[in-house]
Amino acid sequence: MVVPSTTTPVVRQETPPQPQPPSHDGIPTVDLSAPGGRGELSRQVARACAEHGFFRAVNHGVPPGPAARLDAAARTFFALPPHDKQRAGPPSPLGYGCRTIGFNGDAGELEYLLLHANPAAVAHRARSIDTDDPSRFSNVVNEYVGAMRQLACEILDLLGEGLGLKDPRSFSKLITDTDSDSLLRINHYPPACTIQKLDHENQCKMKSSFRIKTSNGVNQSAGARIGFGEHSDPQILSLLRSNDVDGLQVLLNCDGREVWVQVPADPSAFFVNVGDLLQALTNGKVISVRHRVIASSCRARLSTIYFAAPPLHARILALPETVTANSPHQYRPFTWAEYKKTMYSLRLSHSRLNLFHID
Ligand code: GA4
Repeated sequence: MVVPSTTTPVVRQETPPQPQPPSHDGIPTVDLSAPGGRGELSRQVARACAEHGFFRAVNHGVPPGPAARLDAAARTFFALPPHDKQRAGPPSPLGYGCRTIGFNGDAGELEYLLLHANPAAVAHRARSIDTDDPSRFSNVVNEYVGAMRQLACEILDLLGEGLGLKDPRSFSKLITDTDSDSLLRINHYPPACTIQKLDHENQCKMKSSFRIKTSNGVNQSAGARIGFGEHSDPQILSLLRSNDVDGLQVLLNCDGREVWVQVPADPSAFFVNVGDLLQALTNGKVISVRHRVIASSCRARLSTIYFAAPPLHARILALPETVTANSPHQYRPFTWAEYKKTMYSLRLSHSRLNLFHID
């Protein structure tokens, strides 16, 4: 259960603050269609991003069709024989990957497709993913990415308003740039009960069980199967959607204590993660959330994450409204390309934004 934290929200409040309505399961939740007006909605988004860097977006207005079509295409791909899937790999970092994550020894109990969200890159990659009809796959991905970009922009604009920015579109402009470096990741976590079979078939050559290691040792549950280890997302904002199989956990602030909270699966919702760049752009007013996936279910988990990112050359510097005499610049300016280079030189769990912190 998430206990509302006592942290003062960073939201500029022209009207008296409305308490965030508690959700049925304690997960920070924002109803994007709630009556109450845009002002109230923007305050709720800013508050969730400031306190937790995470929330569940419900009644988001995204039609179910694109997600259903993407899931069907993903299931078809992951059901292929290993040899056929390997045609789309190894991950460079883009492409098909099995168990290995990044280049520095991280691994998890999953296989995945990591795609650049740019239509030309999708078309190129689709040739090795759907060899019968590549445009069938790329159409489905482009449709989904379009819906995700729109939702991400809507949430970022609400955040810009909630933070009282002079130009509330400052964040969304970065991700709608034609050179945006946004990604789409489709993760397939095989059922825990059949992992022996997978090993036997020698689908990939990594060990099948990993111990949970947390940066702070909170809520450690030894022996759990790590699907995707603890990390924060490097980009601006991530939108995660999954099937009805649990596994996602987020590190939330509960009354000043950091606690790993299980996020019940909800295929009709999007789970919104603040990324490292958004933390830097807001001078730490919103926080990038640490999260992980425990893959212990006897049913396969399928999740799709859209990582909204700026162009490679974008200069990341706190917006002027977030910098005051009492709250000076926390991070030195950097480009997204520079940040990416650093993150690929580090392990998954590394708190890489700290390396850009001004002492
Ligand atoms: C974590 C978030 C995204 O899944 C990702 C990951 C990326 C990768 O899988 O190639 C990274 C990881 C992620 C951060 C640190 C580096 C890079 C693996 C890794 C060890 C696609 C991303 O952008 O950063």
